[in-house]
Amino acid sequence: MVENDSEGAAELLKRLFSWTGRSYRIGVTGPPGAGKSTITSKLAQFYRKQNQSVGIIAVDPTSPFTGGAILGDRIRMQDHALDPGVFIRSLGTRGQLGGLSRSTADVVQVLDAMGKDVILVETVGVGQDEIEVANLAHTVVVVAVPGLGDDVQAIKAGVLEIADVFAVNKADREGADRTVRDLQGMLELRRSVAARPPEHDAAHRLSRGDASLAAPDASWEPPIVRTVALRDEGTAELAAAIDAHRTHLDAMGGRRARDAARARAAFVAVLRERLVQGALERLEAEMGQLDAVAERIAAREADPYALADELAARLRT
Ligand SMILES: Nc1nc2c(ncn2[C@@H]2O[C@H](COP(=O)(O)OP(=O)(O)OP(=O)(O)O)[C@@H](O)[C@H]2O)c(=O)[nH]1
Ligand SMILES: [Mg+2]
Repeated sequence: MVENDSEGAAELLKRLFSWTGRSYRIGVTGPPGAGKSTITSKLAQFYRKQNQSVGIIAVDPTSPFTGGAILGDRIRMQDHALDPGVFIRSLGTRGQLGGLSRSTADVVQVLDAMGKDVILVETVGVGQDEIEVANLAHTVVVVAVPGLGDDVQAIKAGVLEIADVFAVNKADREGADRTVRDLQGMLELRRSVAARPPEHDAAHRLSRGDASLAAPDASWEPPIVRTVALRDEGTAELAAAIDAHRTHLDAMGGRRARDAARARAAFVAVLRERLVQGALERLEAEMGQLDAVAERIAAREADPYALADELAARLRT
């Protein structure tokens, strides 16, 4: 129900809310095919051995719900199919109002309320959606792979900012050393600019309705861990790096800060959805069907800015 945002889902989420806030949320992101699902699966196994319950959410922004990549995820995740301590869900994105991050955040809430100790959220790519989803996490693992420098380029595009831990996966392949060095170089660069004031401060982000976290935490140096997920090599080291970040966050009060950043984003998203819904209902009741209004705007018979102002004014009365 929550996934499809069907009738009654909002009521459910309201009732679940007081049961949430106990899970540790780990985001696993990186380019397509980097081994995110394999790593997620191995981490899940690792946590299960420690008797922790695990929730896994795999977000696929490109394929439809029954698409190939998700099917692939399902197959790799079959290791856990018979383990009642693991709950797995694949989410497609179906462009509902509120978008990818809204529905994913809601499903994370449900797993949290279920009492999962650890929730792993796998997202592909480097777009804004993925960054928002990664913001659901307390610790973000960015998966890089050796090969074309393009991978590191892609990571540069923005994911670097959100990485708390790097996994250089497929370390069995040629070029892993080079990838590690490239990442180290980028981190050094980041350190040297960290002293400068952040370009997008919190107020600026908020004014744009931007859901992003605050600037990267300058007191944390993201470790780089080599993994061969396919052979379960480096899993314990990766889990240790995640745990070190968790300890760091808790010592800094950072977990609360991330929760607050996420809460702000979630609240603004829900608010926006509700307000837009209300406004559209009002529009259709008093000004005409949305399509007809759009026609008039397209024909330059109506001015969208004036209309929106007018509608907003009516909502306030
Ligand atoms: N050689 C090698 N192959 C790996 C390793 N880890 C994963 N693979 C393989 O890489 C391919 C992609 O792995 P996935 O775990 O599906 O990668 P992903 O990042 O989840 O892929 P998408 O979700 O489709 O973006 C699979 O064929 C894996 O078997 C590794 O450490 N070494
Ligand atoms: Mg995957």
